[in-house]
Amino acid sequence: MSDIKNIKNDYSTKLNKNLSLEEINQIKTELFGKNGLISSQFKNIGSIPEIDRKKFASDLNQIKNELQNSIANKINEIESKKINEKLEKEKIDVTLPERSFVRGKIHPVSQTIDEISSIFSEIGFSVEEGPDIENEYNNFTALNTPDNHPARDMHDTFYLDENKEILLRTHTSPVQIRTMLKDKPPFKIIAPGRTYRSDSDQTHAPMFHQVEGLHIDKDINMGHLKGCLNYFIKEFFEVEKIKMRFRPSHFPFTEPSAEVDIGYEIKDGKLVIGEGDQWLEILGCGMVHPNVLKNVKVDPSKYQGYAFGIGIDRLAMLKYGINDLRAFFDCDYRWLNHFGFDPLDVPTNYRGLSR
Ligand code: 2U9
Repeated sequence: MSDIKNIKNDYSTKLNKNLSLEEINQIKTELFGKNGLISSQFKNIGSIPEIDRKKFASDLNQIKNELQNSIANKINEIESKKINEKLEKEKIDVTLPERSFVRGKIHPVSQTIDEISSIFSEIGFSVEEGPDIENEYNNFTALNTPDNHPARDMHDTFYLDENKEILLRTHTSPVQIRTMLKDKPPFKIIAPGRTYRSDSDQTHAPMFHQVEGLHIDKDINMGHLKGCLNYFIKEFFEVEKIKMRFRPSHFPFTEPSAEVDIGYEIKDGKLVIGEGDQWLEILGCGMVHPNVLKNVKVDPSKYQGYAFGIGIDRLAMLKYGINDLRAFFDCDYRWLNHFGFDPLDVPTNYRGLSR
């Protein structure tokens, strides 16, 4: 009996010292190895007189458990210490500058949106944004497109509920509706952003980008619309002169409505925008329908204005010589690296848009 108490006292003292992992493993073998001190005591149980055997076995088990716990705690202690030392050594200051890094690129669509915003901001337009998920009223009804209007089918809408009340906006026009409902005229805004239609082929994607403009004030007429669009096209394509024609069209939210074509020619296999005897359809526009103004509590006898809508992806393709729309949304790093823009080269009208 005193044997096992001595073993326990000796080894408890040893285990209280500062030990390495190797020293602890050595102790573990000395105690619990095949011929270890505790293991041997277990083998002895049979030779203990019967009267003392039960107590001996119980004491031995208790001592075994205590020593095993002390060893486990000691190992734990050493391992935590090791991890903490490692963490302390490997601390990273994330505020330090990178030693070498690869800078990402700005997607041509983002670049084009920045260019468009910069051009319109020069003549007093501010940028408004709104949610991609819209209600039926803001997307259609407020825009003079009531139930059963054929334009609703033309838009190939993605509805999000059975009652066709919630949808993915089919144009950015609901942004102008929201702005006019919350503020008072005059309004001079552009609304760039994502739009959705259930349509997909080489020239259509189910998600695409639009920018729409709206200018409402007293005595605004189609002359202002022509001047504004002429300025925009020249600035965007970075040309001195631009040939433009307005063709009559129809949209429920504008009256009169027009589609705008610009002149171009192919020179040495390259598309040259501005002159030439070919026409390229570029945008739709018109004078805002009086019903739309009434819907947003603007008095059409006092205020009028123009609106226009432009497909951003097509503009980007024309300007940057990209010929497949689907490449825009493939997320191919090699493509982005080739067509993308330097993140620090933000477009401004003073420094130039795309240099
Ligand atoms: C309000 C009132 C009127 C926006 C307009 C167009 C004409 C148009 C297309 C161009 C290419 C969409 O991306 S596209 O397919 N858009 O032709 N958009 S007038 O008229 C508005 C907008 C908001 C309150």
